[in-house]
Amino acid sequence: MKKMNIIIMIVMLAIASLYAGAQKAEVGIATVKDGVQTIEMSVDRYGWHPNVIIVQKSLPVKWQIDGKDLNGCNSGIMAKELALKFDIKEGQQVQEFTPEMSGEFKFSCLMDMIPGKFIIVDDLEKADLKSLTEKASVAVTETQMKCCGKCGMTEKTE
Ligand SMILES: [Cu+2]
Repeated sequence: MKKMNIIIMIVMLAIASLYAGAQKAEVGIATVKDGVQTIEMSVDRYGWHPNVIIVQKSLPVKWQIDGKDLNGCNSGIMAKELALKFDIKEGQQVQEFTPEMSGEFKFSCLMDMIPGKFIIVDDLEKADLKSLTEKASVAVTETQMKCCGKCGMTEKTE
């Protein structure tokens, strides 16, 4: 019995690493203007574009979200560590917040599935954006893997 569990775990880890490899990071860097940083992101059945967002600490963020192709899964976002939780509607909308700490903070749909990440740097001008972009990845957890299999196929029910 024990052996069986170990085998199952190895198989699951293998699948997880496969997904992690397949999960492409699309990096977006905030544009700073007049003391506000703007980031544009669209939402479709495949998730968030971009799904890795680089912003600066202590500067108000204008997160411009374009709800293009919403379904039961991708119609909301939460980022627990950033105290964000909101619904996404069709078309353009803006979410505003000010990141108070630097670091990496994940965000996801409301079911903790479709993965995304904020990378918050102390200073966008001084940060090594090139290497951050190259190293960027989105962590895929076990729940998110289940979503990867389903999300894209969830049809919107009216
Ligand atoms: Cu979801």
